[in-house]
Amino acid sequence: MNVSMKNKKLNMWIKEVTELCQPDDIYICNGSKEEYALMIQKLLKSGIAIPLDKRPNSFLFRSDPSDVARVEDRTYISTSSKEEAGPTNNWMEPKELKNTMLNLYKGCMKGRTMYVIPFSMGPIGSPISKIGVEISDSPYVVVNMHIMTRVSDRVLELLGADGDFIPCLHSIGAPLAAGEKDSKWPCAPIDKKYISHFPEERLIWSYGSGYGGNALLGKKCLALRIASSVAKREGWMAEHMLILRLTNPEGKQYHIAAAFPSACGKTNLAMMQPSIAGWKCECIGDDIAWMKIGSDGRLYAINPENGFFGVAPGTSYSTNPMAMDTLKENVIFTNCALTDDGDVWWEGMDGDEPAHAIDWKGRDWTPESTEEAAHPNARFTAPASQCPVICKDWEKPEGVPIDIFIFGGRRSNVVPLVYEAYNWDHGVFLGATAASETTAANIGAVGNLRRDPFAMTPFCGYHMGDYFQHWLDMGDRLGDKAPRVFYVNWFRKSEDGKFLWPGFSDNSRILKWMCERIDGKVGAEETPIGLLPNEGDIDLNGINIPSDDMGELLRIDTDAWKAEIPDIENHFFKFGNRLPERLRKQLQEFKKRLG
Ligand code: SAT
Ligand code: MN
Repeated sequence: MNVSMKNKKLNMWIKEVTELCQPDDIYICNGSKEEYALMIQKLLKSGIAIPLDKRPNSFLFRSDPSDVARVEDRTYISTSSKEEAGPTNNWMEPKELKNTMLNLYKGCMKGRTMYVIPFSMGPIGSPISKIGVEISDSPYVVVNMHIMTRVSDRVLELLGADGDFIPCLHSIGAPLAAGEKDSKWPCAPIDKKYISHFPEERLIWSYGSGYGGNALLGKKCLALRIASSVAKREGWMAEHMLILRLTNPEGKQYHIAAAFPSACGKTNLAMMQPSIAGWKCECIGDDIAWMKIGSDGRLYAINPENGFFGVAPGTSYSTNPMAMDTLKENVIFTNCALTDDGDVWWEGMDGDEPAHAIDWKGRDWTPESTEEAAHPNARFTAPASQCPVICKDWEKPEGVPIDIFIFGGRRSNVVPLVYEAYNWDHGVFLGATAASETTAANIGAVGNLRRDPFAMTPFCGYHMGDYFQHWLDMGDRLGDKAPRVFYVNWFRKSEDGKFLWPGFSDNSRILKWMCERIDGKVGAEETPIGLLPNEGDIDLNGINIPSDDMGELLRIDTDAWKAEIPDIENHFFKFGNRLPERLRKQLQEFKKRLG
């Protein structure tokens, strides 16, 4: 056994899990390159990994069609009372949930190796970082964790004999009988899948799924659901936000954190290259921000992750060239199509469609096929360090000071391209009422409007009403050093269904307006919904947007906004007496302004 395996809690836990899950073997991970290669060898041998001739050290995986996204219906926040989990979370009494899951875990790793994966969210040893250990029976999870988190034996050294960590137990839920042939993507049926969180004891139990956030437990489970609940108690923030640094032509830096629901373009914005002269954009993170108030009273953010788990379809040199350049080597692809010359392909990639490919289900595909070649939630897992515009300060332990918060979502109508909150409380109101049309990142219907406060609905580990209060409390502590708050919608469509705004690199024009607001260089128009750009203040140099389209992009239809009020009221009603009085007041004032 590994010499650094001296942590008492870890050793006891390994022993318990071994007795419960009954694996054939135990392997303690050290995070080395050799280990990564060993896991890949194993995955190649069993035919699960497909090597890609066109991309060095890159592999394609195909999941089971029943296991392609997060399963929110099967995700639980198990606090001692239902009230603590709140109306946005599934809840089950901890004892009952544990009993159910203990029965499932019994013997669930038979015929398999149990991997013990020590990892750090955030730079190893940083005061903001948190240590987790994932136990999993999936070598696919091991290689993905290598990229997405900092897996290392240094984490075990840091833990020492008595250090604390967040235990993350994962099983795909598919034991193998002696001599039984393994399937390509073993997992359990949907009604046996459980993604469970016990925030009071900082514990994660996941069973039955091998995909994404259901299985890579450092990401949504630890860095958002558990961390949000710890952050509330400790007075910091764990948010579903990208982080970027924007530098203006004079060299002034602005740091922006933006919250959009899954698959709404966080990765694209995080790596965006401005289309306006002299402005520079660097990526710090594309999905999660942990933020603490620094000694100067400002809010500092770190990206706790080590890689990108991005949506592949729609990613191209025109939508996100920096992501494309990140994906040249050392990448894991899941549920993309395979071309005849040994490359991956997905809908929306540059160039012509391949004349023939193998689709994500492993079947022949041609442009005549009626189904997509790549699954709409197909993903790439790539090291953040490979991004050509990764910020040199992305691993700075103290983080970067946030100037601007952006909320938004996917709305084909009603919501204008950009507006600014009147003040912090109004900004919290905008975050709390954010809405978006649903995407393929979650199992369920696509395109329905759902209120997704702060893009945290699936990720807040406690009562959402208390979470709103936490935002208000943080604002009180930050005072005039609080970031300014904006709301954006890149997705507004014309009546004939075309996107009105080009998006992507042209979104820099909107970020520029925000920076100029901060510097007091531009004014804004007071409207019922917030502060809108004055005509001519958005830099449209070098692009051709008909002024009618610009008018439509910034148009406020008071009647359409009034029609949203009942939905906002129903949404707020769910939080009962935990809805902060200050948000009730915001709604009253909003109604008054709408007249
Ligand atoms: O599967 S994940 O939850 O990690 C990706 C996402 O939905 O953002
Ligand atoms: Mn996300």
